[in-house]
Amino acid sequence: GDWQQTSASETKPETPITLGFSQLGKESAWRVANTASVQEAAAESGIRLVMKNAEQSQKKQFEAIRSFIAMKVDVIAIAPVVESGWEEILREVKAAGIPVVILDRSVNVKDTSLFVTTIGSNFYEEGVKAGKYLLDRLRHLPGPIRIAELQGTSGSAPSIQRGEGFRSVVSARADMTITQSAPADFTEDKGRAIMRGFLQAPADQLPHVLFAHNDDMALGAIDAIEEAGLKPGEDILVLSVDGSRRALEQLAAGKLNAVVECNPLIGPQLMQAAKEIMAGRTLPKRMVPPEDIFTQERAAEAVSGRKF
Ligand code: GYE
Repeated sequence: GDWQQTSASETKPETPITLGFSQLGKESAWRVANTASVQEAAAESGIRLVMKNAEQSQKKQFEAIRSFIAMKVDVIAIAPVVESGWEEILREVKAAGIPVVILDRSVNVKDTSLFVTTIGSNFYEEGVKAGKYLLDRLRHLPGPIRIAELQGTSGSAPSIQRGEGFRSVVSARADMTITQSAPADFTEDKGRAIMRGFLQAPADQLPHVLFAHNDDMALGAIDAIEEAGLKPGEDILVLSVDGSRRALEQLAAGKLNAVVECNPLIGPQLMQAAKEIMAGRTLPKRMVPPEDIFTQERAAEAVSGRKF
């Protein structure tokens, strides 16, 4: 892309930039790939990375961020587990004079001077893409159409915004209803368990469609659907978000119907931003990677060369 390397000044030797990164967890294939991308990009660009994993706890993120302040790192990056509750800690970071980059998920703060930039996907648009696929796919099928939804972590930006984007589209059909919806924390195990519960519904209340807010939950749910003696991808259409290798394999095998892309490989953009900030340059307030949707026709081709 357009991310240029900043070249070191010839005359004065550069001290390496220290970047403190509060990663939110390791709940999914997406997250594992995101962590690896950040580590690899830091190593490649000579940035000293101090990373802490918060196990999906905002409290642990606060602890990590306070430790970065105490260490006097040059830049702090945060992948925030939930959207709300960031004002106070971000004010502490600002008071310490350390610039902040919000990575992946967004924060809901009134004072946007509390961070320099946000690097991450448009989650609302991802929900819209899933909804549009569904409307098109079922355009000849008369209702009622029942949709089950596996939400991600409650209060997280991707879960809130994917849900809203999806609803904004499927609401066009009055005979299409989300009849079941519950959070499953973006994990495969919870996706399986919650889907098992959904499938306890009486036969005439079973869902025709599952919209899972990420691949891992969809993969767990596919197990549950098969255990119940139903065919995922046929008896119940399955839609998810991310585009992990395992999900694309299931897409090629016909057990998933569409996977909306969400790109975790944003480590290089983070390192570039850290360098730009330290060089005193101004960055756009929001940077969004381009993303697509995978359908069964393209799945086999997409699996080869998949990085996560
Ligand atoms: O979709 C999911 C992960 O924040 C975009 O978090 C990320 C989401 C991703 O757990 O798999």
